[in-house]
Parts: sequence; C-alpha cells; structure tokens
Amino acid sequence: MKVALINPKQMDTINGRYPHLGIGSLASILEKNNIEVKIWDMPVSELNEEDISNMLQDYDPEIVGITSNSFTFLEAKKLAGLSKSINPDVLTIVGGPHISIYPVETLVNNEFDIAIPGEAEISFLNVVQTLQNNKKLEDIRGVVYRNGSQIIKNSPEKLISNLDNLPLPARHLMPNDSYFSPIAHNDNYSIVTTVRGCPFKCFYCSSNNGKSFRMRSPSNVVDEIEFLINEYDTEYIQFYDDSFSFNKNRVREICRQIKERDLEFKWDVRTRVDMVDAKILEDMEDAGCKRIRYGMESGDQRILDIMRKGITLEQINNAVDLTKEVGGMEILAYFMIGTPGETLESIDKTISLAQNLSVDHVRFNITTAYPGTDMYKFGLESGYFDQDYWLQYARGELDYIPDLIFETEEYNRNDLEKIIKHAKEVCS
Ligand code: B12
Ligand code: SF4
Repeated sequence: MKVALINPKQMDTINGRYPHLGIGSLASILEKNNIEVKIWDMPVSELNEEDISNMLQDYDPEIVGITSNSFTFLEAKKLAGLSKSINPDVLTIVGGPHISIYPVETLVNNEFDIAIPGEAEISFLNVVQTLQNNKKLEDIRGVVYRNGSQIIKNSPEKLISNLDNLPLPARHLMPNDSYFSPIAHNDNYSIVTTVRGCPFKCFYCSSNNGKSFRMRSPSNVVDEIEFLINEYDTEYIQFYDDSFSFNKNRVREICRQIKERDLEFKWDVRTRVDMVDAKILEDMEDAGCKRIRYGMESGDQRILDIMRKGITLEQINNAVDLTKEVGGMEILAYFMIGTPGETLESIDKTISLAQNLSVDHVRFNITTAYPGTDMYKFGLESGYFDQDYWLQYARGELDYIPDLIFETEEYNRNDLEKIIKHAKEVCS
C-alpha cells in the first residue's frame, strides 16, 4: 500500500515556511507500521498542481491524504479531484482543523472519500490497514465515510492519553532545508509542539484538538530538540503550543534538561499572561529562550471579558514587568481589533496599552469570525451574519474563502484597516 500525504498551497500572506507536524506525525505512524508513505508540502517545496500531477503519476499511490485548515480547503478539494482524475480508484482522505469542524459536510464534496476529524493518528492507521486487508470501514472509530448516497459518521476514537507513545514526526520525509521564519533570520529553523488540547474556551478561537489538555514529558520533548540539533543542525525552534507554560513544573524540567544536555539553540514560545512567574521566566531565559509571544488581545477589560479570555489587564502588565525584569527575552504582543462589543473608545484603550507596555513587537489583527468558534455562532444567532457562510463553504457551495468581520455604526472594514495602520505606526 502506498500513501501520499499532501499539504495544499496556502495564502500568500504567510511570511515564512513552516513544517506541517500533523502530516509528519501521520507519516511517522504509518512508517512504524511498515506502510510506504511520502509527504508533499506544496507551500514549502513550492510545488504547483502540475508538479503534484506528475508526482501522482510517478508514485501512483493507492491513498492520497490531504490536510486542510479552513483557508486551504478549496485547494484541498482541487487536489482530491486531481488525484481522482489521474487514478479513479485512488482513495482520498482528508483531515485537519477545518474537517474537524465540518466532518459530515466535507463529504458532500464527492472529491473526498473519507474524512477523519480531530486527532487522527489511530484512525488513519486503522483505515489504511483496513483497506490494505480489503476489510470494511464500519468498525473504525473516528471516521466519516460514504456508503452509497449515505454519509456515515462512526463514533469518535479516544484521544491519545500518553503523547510520549507517539513516534516523533517523520522529519526525514519533510523538506527540512526549506523551513524559515523571519523571526529566526538565517538560523536553521523548525517548530515543535509539546502539548495537545486546550481547556479554555475563548470566544474567538477554534482550538481543534480537544478540550482535554495533554502534555509530552520533558524528556520526550528534549529528545526531539536534541534530535533536531544533531540531525538537522537546527539553531532556532519555535514551540507552537497554544500555551507552552500551562504546567510550570514541566517547563522548569524542560529547561533543566536542555541545560543538563548542553543543548545550545535559540527558542521561543507562545503562552498566556496568566501562566508565567518570575521563576519560570528566569529558567527559560537561562535555557536559551529568546522571545515570548503573549496573546494580550485588548486594552479594555470589558472586551477581554467578552472574549472570555480569562485574563485581566493587571495580569498583562504583570507578565510584561516580570519578563522585562528577567531581561534577555523579547516580548511579542498580539492584539485584536473589532471584536463584537468593541467601540472606538475600547480600540483607543488597546492602542494606548500597546504603546505604553514595554514590549518589543506588537501585532494587530482585525477580529475575524472563524468557523467552529463561539464568536461565529454569536454572529449567526444575533443575525449579524445573514447566512451560514462557513457551512456553505464546507459543503463546497462557495468558491471563495469567507472573510467575516464585525463592522459597526462606528467603523467599517476600511476604517479598521486604517486604525491598524495607525496603531502599527504609533507603536513602532
Ligand atoms: C503551527 C501553526 C501554524 C503555522 C504552521 C502551519 C502548519 N504548516 O502546520 C503557521 C504559522 C504557518 C500557521 C498559519 C496559520 N494558521 Co495556524 N496553527 C498552528 C498551530 C498553532 C499548531 C499546528 C500543529 O502543528 N499542531 C500539531 C499537529 C500534530 O496537529 P494538526 O496539524 O492539527 O494535525 C492533526 C489533526 O488535525 C489531523 N490531521 C491533520 N492533517 C491531516 C490530514 C489527514 C489526511 C488526516 C487523516 C488527518 C489530519 O491529524 C493530525 C495528527 O493528530 C494550530 C493550533 C493547534 N494547536 O493545532 C494553529 C491553527 C491550525 N492555525 C489556524 C489559523 C487560523 C491559521 C492562520 C489563518 C492564521 C493567520 N491569520 O494567518 C494561518 C493560515 C495558514 C494557511 N493558509 O494554511 C487555526 C485553524 C482554524 C481553522 N478553522 O482552520 C488553528 C487551529 C489555530 C486556532 N486555534 O484557531 N499556523
Ligand atoms: S485562544 Fe489559546 S487559550 Fe484561548 S481557547 Fe484558543 S488555544 Fe485555548
């Protein structure tokens, strides 16, 4: 059985080239079970459809697995269609964040045969092995498939409780020399994730890998770091966890082991302002952490509360003070502008907070309603959005990516863009 895993083309606005750890992890579990697999990362390896078409003809896989977030879904659909036009017997399987929100609707699109929502290592392996043995899909948990004109959704697979049991992503199948991030300059660069799931429920977020928070052990994380340094001369690692420092003891232990093993590399993390203290910041800085990215989101407590972010302005100020006291680490602060309930006054508060905090970099984004979020649900239920655009998109009824923001009597999209331009200028 031969499997090709494809990461579709992405928006041109993405600055940098990033490993896709999701398909890396799926490839790894297949290889561990002696199944032949390839990874084709279109944005990173700069592959176009013609390249993929040639690669499909040469490799002739029985299964094509395509990853999709909500912004690459149209491309994923095109690739599934292309795979079938080259080999009508090929089986197309799709997964990733978008499919996790709309598993059944996805299969309305005939280009796809099977959808696997959520964490997929177990179900994907089961599907491939089942097909290898010419057996039926009805007993495989976690899959959505078509049976005649019916779309069947099986019961979900259990989440992996011990993440250390997963093999590391199959980096040897990935285009390692092509990764870069503007943040890492010319350093050999990669990303690592060390946790799955998020117990919070922010209004605007479509966190997709389960509410149940799970962490890799410190030694398992540091093994991956050591492997990257030894095998790929990695010099800069971004930990792309939703919140790296959820468990402070674990962070401390990761830092201790980095030092104990003498691993020299630069790194940065994303975390929440309510999840740091002086001690872990010191340990992180001491172990080579160069930057912390905090989601601060708003300078108005009323808006933070609407966002259900679960943080206070005091915690924002405190996290910045503590980080700066330790020194050595840059702060990148993210803010959102145009959240439901926002006024020009609350926007002013956000901009002045961003101006007055001693942070090194700020990013402002227009609050956008992604599918699967409480904010999108609010937009629909309040009648703010006149149609369920994301659902239509998932069913293949739209040929464009919905771009849904909340305009008010005080500002429209154009105004928000101008406000962000101004905010960037005053904060630079
Ligand atoms: C790293 C990351 C990025 C990186 C790299 C992306 C990449 N190449 O993977 C960068 C910085 C480029 C990025 C960009 C963006 N991202 Co991003 N990103 C993440 C992040 C933080 C981690 C992804 C990760 O590595 N997860 C770990 C791996 C193991 O999990 P996974 O990829 O989800 O894969 C598992 C399953 O999804 C499934 N699966 C995945 N693919 C496939 C394929 C098949 C065939 C099958 C069967 C299963 C399957 O199985 C995998 C193993 O269990 C996630 C949040 C998160 N915690 O997951 C957001 C996330 C994926 N990003 C998100 C968003 C919104 C964006 C941006 C739009 C942000 C922006 N405004 O620019 C862009 C869009 C880029 C684009 N056009 O593709 C959203 C997606 C929401 C959605 N509805 O699709 C997420 C979920 C964050 C969030 N909570 O809202 N992102
Ligand atoms: S924004 Fe971060 S903390 Fe909030 S739900 Fe999403 S991943 Fe969790």
